[in-house]
Amino acid sequence: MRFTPEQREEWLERGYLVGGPFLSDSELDGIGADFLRTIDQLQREQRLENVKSDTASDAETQVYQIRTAHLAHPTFDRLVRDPRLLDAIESLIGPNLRLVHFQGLYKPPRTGGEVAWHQDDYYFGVNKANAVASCWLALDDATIENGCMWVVPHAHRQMYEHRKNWDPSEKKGFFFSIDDPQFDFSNATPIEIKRGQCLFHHGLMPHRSLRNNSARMRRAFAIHFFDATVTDFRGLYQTMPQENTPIVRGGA
Ligand SMILES: O=C(O)CCC(=O)C(=O)O
Repeated sequence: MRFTPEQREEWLERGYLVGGPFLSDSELDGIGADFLRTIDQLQREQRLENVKSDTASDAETQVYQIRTAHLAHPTFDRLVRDPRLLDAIESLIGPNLRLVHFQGLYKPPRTGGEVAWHQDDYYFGVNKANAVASCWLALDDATIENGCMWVVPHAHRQMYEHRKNWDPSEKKGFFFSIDDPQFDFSNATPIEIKRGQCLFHHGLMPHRSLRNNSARMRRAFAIHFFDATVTDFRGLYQTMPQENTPIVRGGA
C-alpha cells in the first residue's frame, strides 16, 4: 500500500488519512488471536499495565498496553516490518524509517477507558518538520461506542502545551496530555473504521479516544515511525535499548 503524492498533500493539509486494509481477513484473524494470547500471558505474569490517562476519572476503567509489541510476539515483529505497511509510511515521510513506539492497545468491553488528547510529536521531541507518522491499525471495527480514535482536522499546525500526568519511571504510557487554553477541539471528528483499516496521522495531529461503552472489545495497534535520519529527539527514546526502536527501512 502506497499513498500517491496527492494523498500525501492531503495528509499534510488535513493531518490524517484513512487507508487499507492491507492485511487479509485470515492475517487479521491470526494477529487478533496472538494479540489476545499476549494480553493473557502478560496478565498471568502480572506485567499487564493499565495506562488509562486520567487518574481522576472512574478508577474502574482500563486501557491495557502491549508495550514494544515487536518484542512481545514474533507475529507483531513481522507486522512492523511488513512492506505493505512500510510502503505506506515511506510514501508519507520518506525512505528511512525508525520504529519509535509500537503498542497494542486493548479496551475491554464496557470498562475500556479513555486516552486524553495528546500529540505524538510532544512525546518524541523530533526537531524536523513532517518527520513523524503514526499508524493506528484497528483489529476490531472501531466505533464511537467502543472507543475509536478522534482527531481535530487541520489542528496539526502547532505544538500545544501538555501537562505531565505522572513520571514514566513510575507508570508508563500516555504520561503527557494537552493542557492548553489555545487548544480548540470543537471540530473533533471520530474516526470510525473497519477492522483492518488504518488511521495514518501526522505527528502533530492532536488525538484522543473515549470509553468503550459497548459489549465488544476494542483492540488496536498504534505504530509510530519517524524519519531515521533525525538524530535529535527526546532523551527517553534515545536511551532505550536499540532493539526497542529499530530502523526498519533504509538507514540513519
Ligand atoms: O488506542 C487508543 O485508544 C489511543 C492510542 C493513542 O492515542 C496513541 O497511541 O497515541
